Amino acid sequence: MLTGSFGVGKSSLFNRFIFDEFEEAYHDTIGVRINHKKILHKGKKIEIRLWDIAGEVLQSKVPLNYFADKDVILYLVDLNRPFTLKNAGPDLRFLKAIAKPDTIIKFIGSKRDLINHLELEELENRILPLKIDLVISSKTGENIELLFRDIGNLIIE
Ligand SMILES: Nc1nc2c(ncn2[C@@H]2O[C@H](COP(=O)(O)OP(=O)(O)O)[C@@H](O)[C@H]2O)c(=O)[nH]1
Ligand SMILES: [Mg+2]
Repeated sequence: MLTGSFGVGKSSLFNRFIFDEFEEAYHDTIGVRINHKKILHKGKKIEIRLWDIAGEVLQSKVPLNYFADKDVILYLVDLNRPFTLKNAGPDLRFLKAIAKPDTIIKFIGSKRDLINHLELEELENRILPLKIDLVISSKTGENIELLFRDIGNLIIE
């Protein structure tokens, strides 16, 4: 399940993972999109079913039942737009409180390609309220395979 404010790159991550595609143009997401893809995990095929929803600035505005039964929630912030970072603390606390106890919540920084090494360091050391789990770019594909490989490992355990 992908969540986070509008424009942080949820649909782009969805499109990169499912179709291996990326588009610069912005398309509003209406409602919810669900698709799946099989990945290889230790020689076995596992199916990842991915949900992409219309973004909300605050996670408390997302219909609660979207979060109810998910194995993994990926909460995205846009590394290039600091205002999307400022809700990360409350949002992550909210998600922890409402998700089932064994749901894995990952904090993902998106659009890594738009900031340089020093800007990333500055964000991680001074601006972000919590430690980021992984930085990705749906444009270049950076860390996308790694992200879903990690998820595969976590849900199989
Ligand atoms: N440069 C860059 N742009 C991105 C990346 N991911 C998304 N975008 C752009 O950011 C905008 C919003 O992305 P989108 O996936 O629709 O965000 P959503 O509202 O969270 O679904 C679009 O114009 C995308 O092309 C990325 O990794 N790098
Ligand atoms: Mg979208």
